[in-house]
Amino acid sequence: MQLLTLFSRLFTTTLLPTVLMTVFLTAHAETAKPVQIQQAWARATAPGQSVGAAYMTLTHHENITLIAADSDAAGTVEIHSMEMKNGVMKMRMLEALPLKAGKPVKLGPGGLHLMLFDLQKPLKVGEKIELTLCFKNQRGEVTHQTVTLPIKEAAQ
Ligand SMILES: [Cu+2]
Repeated sequence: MQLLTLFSRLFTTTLLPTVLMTVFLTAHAETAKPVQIQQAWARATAPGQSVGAAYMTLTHHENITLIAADSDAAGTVEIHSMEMKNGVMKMRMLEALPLKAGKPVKLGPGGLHLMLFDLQKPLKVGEKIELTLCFKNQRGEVTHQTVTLPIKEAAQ
């Protein structure tokens, strides 16, 4: 009886945590780390304006590529770059946006952005929209991440 108690105590104090730890580590190893998405926001739009823009900073621990974005708030979402050419701001659609391992890529006003076409309704300050980002890693694996973006004034 006493031996059984000892055994059961041993099991609870040493073996069980070990088993749990193994399960945790195994599950952890199989789940790919998500891309870090920081400072995500969408720009408020004026009534009648059907196009909007979304911004964020993306960081990942290994090379990965943003290949698409989608939102219920918009008909289509495109990845755009913006640059000055002969004194004129020009927007260009990108097929993909590569992220270098450990290097943050900032999407912000006047630069890279996600362009939201055919907005279902104007983007109002204080409200939120959801975006789903589609990434492809170096092994060709495609993952989706959904991010909630607060809607803010352009000045931010
Ligand atoms: Cu654009």
